[in-house]
Amino acid sequence: MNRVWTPILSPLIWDLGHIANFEELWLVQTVGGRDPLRGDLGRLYDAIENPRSTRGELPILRGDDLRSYLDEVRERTLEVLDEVELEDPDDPLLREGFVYEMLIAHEHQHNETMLQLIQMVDGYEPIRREPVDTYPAPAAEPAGGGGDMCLVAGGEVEIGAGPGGFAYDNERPRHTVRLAPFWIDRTPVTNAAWADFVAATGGEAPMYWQSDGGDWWVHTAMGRNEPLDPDLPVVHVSWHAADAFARWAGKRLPTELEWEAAARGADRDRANLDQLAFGCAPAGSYADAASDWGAVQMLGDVWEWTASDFVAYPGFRAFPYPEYSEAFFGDRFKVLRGGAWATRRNVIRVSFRNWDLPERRQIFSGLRCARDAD
Ligand code: AVJ
Ligand code: FE
Repeated sequence: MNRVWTPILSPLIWDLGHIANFEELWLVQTVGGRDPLRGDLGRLYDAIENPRSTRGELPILRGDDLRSYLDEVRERTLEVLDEVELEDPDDPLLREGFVYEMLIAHEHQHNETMLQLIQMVDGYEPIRREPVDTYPAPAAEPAGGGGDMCLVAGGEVEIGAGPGGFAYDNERPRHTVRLAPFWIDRTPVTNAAWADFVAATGGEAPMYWQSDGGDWWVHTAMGRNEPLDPDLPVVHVSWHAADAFARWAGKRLPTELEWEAAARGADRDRANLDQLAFGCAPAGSYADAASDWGAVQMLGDVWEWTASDFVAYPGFRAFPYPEYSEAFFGDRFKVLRGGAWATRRNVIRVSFRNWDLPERRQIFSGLRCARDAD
């Protein structure tokens, strides 16, 4: 909990305190009008003031101190929820329960970040799960990874989240773009295809792949050592390597606008999400829940790198705070779409935009390729 495992992720103890402090800031202080429970504590949990590499050194709450803070915040939260008008149509923070949706999404996004770290811990023993009835099992017959592609017609396409319902500021406003017709891979790129790429070009192996001493690979995350399954989507690749793979395949990464157009009609209730399977489903699964254009697994399994920089949509307005999205706009970060098996279900939508640095691989990142239609 307290150990710094890598400068690119927080110690788990920071994430826990930060989740509670974020709830205190927005719900207890902002909505409930209460004073901060622990004076200046919020400064230590401010993600912008404290980059991930510095969080292990901060005098943050630990052990029983942290546990009682978590309890106190939750107690105050329940008090505030008892007294406030849950939805005030005139207050953008409360309209349609925006702030509550944001807090749940925020906690759930940190669940995924924490799992990125837990994966790195050698000897960590994942809990054994009993099969759950409600788990949307992969389609009985995966329709095959194959190399086949789906044609997306292009033309005028609506991009982004509409005015109703919860979405982050960076998904708004909804706007129309013109796209040329294009092809997109029907499934995410597989381990088998990536192994061919590495063998042919000396390209970068994903994080958590180790040579088996012969001509195949062992998958090593979370203290496990298992032969790599060739039929699963490849995961933990950098943007640079994904881009190189696409070129090697004679294709390219889709732009995020193309990705969103291709994903229209995908269903997050028929997707491998929520940390339930603790790994990917074979490429071609959920063939019964393809997008309108026939692409499968657009949601769930692996985040998919796109060719696009994380920039504002035309008419963007920061809400409710500029440090969620605006502080990251520019040409430093690349956009990922679609969510992974480690993504909580309510977090993901076809319009959801994730971003990270192009060299990063600790995220659950894979890809599918695109090609111009001629
Ligand atoms: C959207 C995953 C890039 O972790 O930096 C969590 C999510 N923002 N707390 C991040 C987030 C504020 C964000 N990503
Ligand atoms: Fe956060």
